[in-house]
Amino acid sequence: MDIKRIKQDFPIFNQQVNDEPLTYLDSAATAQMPNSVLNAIEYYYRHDHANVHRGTHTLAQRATAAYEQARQKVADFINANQTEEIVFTRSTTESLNWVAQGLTKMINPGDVIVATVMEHHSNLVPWQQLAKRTGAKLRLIGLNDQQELDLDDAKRKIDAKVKIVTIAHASNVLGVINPIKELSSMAHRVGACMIVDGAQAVPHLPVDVQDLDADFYAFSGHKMLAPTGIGVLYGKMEWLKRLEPSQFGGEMIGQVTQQTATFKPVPWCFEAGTPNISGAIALGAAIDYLNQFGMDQIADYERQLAAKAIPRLLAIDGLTLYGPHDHHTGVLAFNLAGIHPHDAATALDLEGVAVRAGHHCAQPLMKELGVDATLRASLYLYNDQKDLDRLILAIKATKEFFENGFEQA
Ligand code: 7TS
Repeated sequence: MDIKRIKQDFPIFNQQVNDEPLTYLDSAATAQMPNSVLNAIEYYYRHDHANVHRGTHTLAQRATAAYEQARQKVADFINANQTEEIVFTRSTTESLNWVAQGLTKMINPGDVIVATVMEHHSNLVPWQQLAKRTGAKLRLIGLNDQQELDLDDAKRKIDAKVKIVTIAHASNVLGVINPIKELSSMAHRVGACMIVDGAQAVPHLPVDVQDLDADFYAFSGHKMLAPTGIGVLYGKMEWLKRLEPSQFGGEMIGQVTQQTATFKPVPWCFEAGTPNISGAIALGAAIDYLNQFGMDQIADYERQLAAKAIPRLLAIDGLTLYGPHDHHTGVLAFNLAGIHPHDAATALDLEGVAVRAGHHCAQPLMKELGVDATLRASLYLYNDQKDLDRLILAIKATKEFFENGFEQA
């Protein structure tokens, strides 16, 4: 992959931040957008903008065709069996909330929902709420010594009482990819529904929902080069048919009388109100952009970049890296002894290096790791060796500043 050329596709990098070249290492929070995606948004608004699924005029037909073509692109990208298995949502968070809400009637008191201690709050709190509403119990699978998912614990916890298993495909903190296929078969062996939070996976790895045998799979556009406000819920058709819509009104209805309403078929019955049309079209453009390289290549590139970063990070005195050290995605969470991660992130920003500090919306995981917060550098296809060099230099300068004070820094 020609990273120099790739970087040039992203206009945001044509600027200095705090008088330094922008070193953007926060793509796990949100990724930047290439020209082709920005152009797709602009083109839509300049030429085709109209509401979808309701007008007969030419613009409405064009907008509807572009919106539905984007659905097809998403279906192909994750290898859904049918295009109608793709529901557009606002985000991963919304997708997961809709599933947790829409399966309420399936859950009875005493049933068990299984998640993990590494879940983002978006794949934990909706299930806590479902458990509260229904009298079900929530069980969390723990970590092993390598800070990976403990599969023995998974085997113990996924028993005959379990109705739902919901797990992140890739962690937003630990840099691990969970063995979803194996976990799906554990879930299906006991008749449970397998739900996957793919927010950190779809942007970075090849994902085949049929091969994974996921019943539901959620992800967000803004972490994969598309804008904020567009997300995806994939569901197997048989499961989407069982899911009750959470929102009503607009074009999701069939016939309405004063007292009753019928709904459109899946997936349109879930898309109440005017959807994020430009967001869906931009997501299609982002998929086209990623497809020119192929997700295998992107995953390999990020893995190699992370593998180069890890020994350099570990060589820094007082640095603790979380997650396994021998295999890692492009998500690198770490702490510097004696320096609060928020202070360190502010110091890194002064060097033009954008990283995230905080609990990463994974407070139960922070507890497991014995910390309140970490720093996190997260890589994407536009990051290169120079970005790593700047990160390492900035960390060293930050340490110097905090350890030796203003004068020496
Ligand atoms: N699940 C995982 C694994 C995530 O990493 C995130 C966002 C979400 C769900 C929620 O996605 P959203 O698009 O609905 O907000 N993670 C992060 C992060 O790590 N830093 O900022 C957002």
